[in-house]
Amino acid sequence: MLKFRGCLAGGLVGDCLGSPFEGDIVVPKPALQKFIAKQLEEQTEKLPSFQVFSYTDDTAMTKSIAQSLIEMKKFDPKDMAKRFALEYNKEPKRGYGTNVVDVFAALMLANYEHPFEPAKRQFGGLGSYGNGGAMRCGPVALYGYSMEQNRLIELTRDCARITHSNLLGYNGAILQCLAINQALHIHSPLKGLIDINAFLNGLIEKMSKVETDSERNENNGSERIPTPFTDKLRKVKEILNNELKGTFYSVDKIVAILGNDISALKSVPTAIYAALRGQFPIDGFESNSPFVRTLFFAVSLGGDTDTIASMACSISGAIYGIDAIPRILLKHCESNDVMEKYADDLYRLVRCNN
Ligand code: F2R
Ligand code: MG
Ligand code: MG
Ligand code: MG
Repeated sequence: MLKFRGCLAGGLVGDCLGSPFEGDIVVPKPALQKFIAKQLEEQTEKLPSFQVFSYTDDTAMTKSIAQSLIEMKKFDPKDMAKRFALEYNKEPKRGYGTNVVDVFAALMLANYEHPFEPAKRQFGGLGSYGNGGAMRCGPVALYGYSMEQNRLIELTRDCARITHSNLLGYNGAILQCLAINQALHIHSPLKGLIDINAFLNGLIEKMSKVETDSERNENNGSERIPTPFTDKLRKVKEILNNELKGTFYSVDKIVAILGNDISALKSVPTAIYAALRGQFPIDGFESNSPFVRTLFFAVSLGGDTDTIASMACSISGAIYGIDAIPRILLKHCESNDVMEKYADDLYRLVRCNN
């Protein structure tokens, strides 16, 4: 239960506190340190200056997925598609991706019949490789907590394919979901270290199979099968092992190697790196909390800060549980009570199904 709550609450904190910096090429560390320290000040809640930060499309879509799985008690693509579109129509100014909104319009026009079709027409038939499928998959990982791995992968792919039919778009969602799933299953004390190499080796093995299988299906007979997410995970492992030995990387170097933009390939491995990087001290930031360090580190990379922080903090929240997230940070986030309720509802659903 604590890890379920940690996952959804973590994703919310990353989105709400990362979004003021979305699109910034450089996020100065002193300014970010000051911003986070301000949100961590206790006993400020009753002050008129207490700021509640709005969530963006990342959380809006996460909420729609949670609602659909909880109410339908199964994956119902028509219902999920309808919730995405109605939620967008209700609150269109949540900072949605420029092109995904065309999918919502087309879904609505077709009365949600054939819910996978509009996404296939995006970008001249290539489909979107944006990180919109990955940023919202927290509830899928919770719902699929006890599922056999291939079923979880299939479910994640289908939840993503309603808007993201490009291989890189839905494989990014699968990687993020597998990372949360692994995080939920490891035993971890509140502030203790997890085995970074074991965590990454698990993901590399799973993702290599996912990428090899999906490419085989798409390009029959192709000689060399590209595995871009697996390759990025290997880079994450190399960087973290060098850092564990004392060779630290600058923000510019991390961005150059892993990326920080709105594509799934240049944000999901980055988020996984930030989730694990929070385990040890970060230059320019004083905190003993792996969760808070992950938040700081993810936002400090600049670019798609709300989404990278949301994905990183949902993994960190799933590793450490909600008790590792300072309550005061959650109070700064719109709808924090709703996200905890969804986590509990999903937990009950998973228990009922087993
Ligand atoms: N979009 C943003 N933030 C910037 C805009 C904010 C806005 N100005 C505001 O303040 O209101 N953030 C959100 O978008 C990302 C998730 O995007 P998603 O859901 O994947 O959308 P989409 O439209 O499918 O893809 C995003 C862009 O990626 C490029 N792209 C994708 N596939 C492509 C392809 N096959 N070929 C070429 N380009 C492709 C396009 O530029 C898309 O517009 C998150 O960051 C979320 O926070
Ligand atoms: Mg957003
Ligand atoms: Mg665009
Ligand atoms: Mg974003």
